[in-house]
Amino acid sequence: DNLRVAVVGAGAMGSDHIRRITSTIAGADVVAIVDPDSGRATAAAAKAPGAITAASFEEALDATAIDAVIVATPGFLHEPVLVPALERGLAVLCEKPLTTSAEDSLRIVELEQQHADRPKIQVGFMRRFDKGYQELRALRESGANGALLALHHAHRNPTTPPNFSESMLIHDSVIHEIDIIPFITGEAITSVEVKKPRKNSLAPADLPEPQFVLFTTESGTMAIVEINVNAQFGYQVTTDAVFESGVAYIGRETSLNLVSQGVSGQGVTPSFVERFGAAYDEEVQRWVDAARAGGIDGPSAWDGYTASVVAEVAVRAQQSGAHEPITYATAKPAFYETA
Ligand code: ISE
Repeated sequence: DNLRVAVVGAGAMGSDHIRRITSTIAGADVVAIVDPDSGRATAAAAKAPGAITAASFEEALDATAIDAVIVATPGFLHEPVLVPALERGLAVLCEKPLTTSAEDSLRIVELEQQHADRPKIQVGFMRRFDKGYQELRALRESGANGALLALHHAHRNPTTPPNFSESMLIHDSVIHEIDIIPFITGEAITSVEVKKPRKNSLAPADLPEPQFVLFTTESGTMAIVEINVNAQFGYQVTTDAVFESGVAYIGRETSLNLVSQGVSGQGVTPSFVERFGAAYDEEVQRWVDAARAGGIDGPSAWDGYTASVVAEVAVRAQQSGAHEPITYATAKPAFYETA
């Protein structure tokens, strides 16, 4: 039987997942759309024939049979959906971040182990499904160019939505690099430091950015992230990897290059929806297939927890300006070894 999915949060990401499940993904149907804004819920439901709309997740659970939930609300609203989902044994695809504090994420990890005998929550770190990041990781694993010494990441968005705060630079945006750096290097992040160059006058008055966020991993590999989310020109996410005997870069060629009328150039993707479209498709199809078999196929709540630990220290580093060491409260439980 098809997986009966509730989508909680009908904003940009929730709507895109509804469209994806309805038109591209096999094996799942959207049966409920939850959003406190009934206009948004109804507009999203137009794309999902047969789906009910509800103002809260509890209301949707009472109204119809649900096997799985996609959590696409803002990060600070994830926990109130994750808890009832775990209590009912539902499959979960939770958009990043898992939660916005290490303590809350640890509570989710503990609750998941109480309620299930295998991981139920997959976290929406879609970059792991992007071909470029997979190739970069494979190159590092092969050792063909020696050890990986350093990573340069550029994370550029055209503009920020209203009320985007300084800590959201970390919890909402840099959280992707916080997940992908261990994915590429195979190592945990052990420290973080933040530097703030001259402010972009086109960014909101209370948002000091761009910022440089410098991470170090266990072996001493360094990763610098330029977070720059009012860059105006479009959406661009790139990584350059410096190996002992070569460099590799990904993310620059996102379309064909046209040479015409004296100019050579490519288009720039307008947002993450297009830049990571193929990665999202792969992520959601694999999650649906795994959820129908009772499990997950991608980053787990444990990965969500470790990212929350790093994010919390990075937010502290934004304010202290100091080099901040990172420690994790517990080692990875055996429960997550299969994930
Ligand atoms: C957004 O929430 C995302 O997840 C995007 O991937 C990221 O580039 C953007 O900065 C975030 O606000």
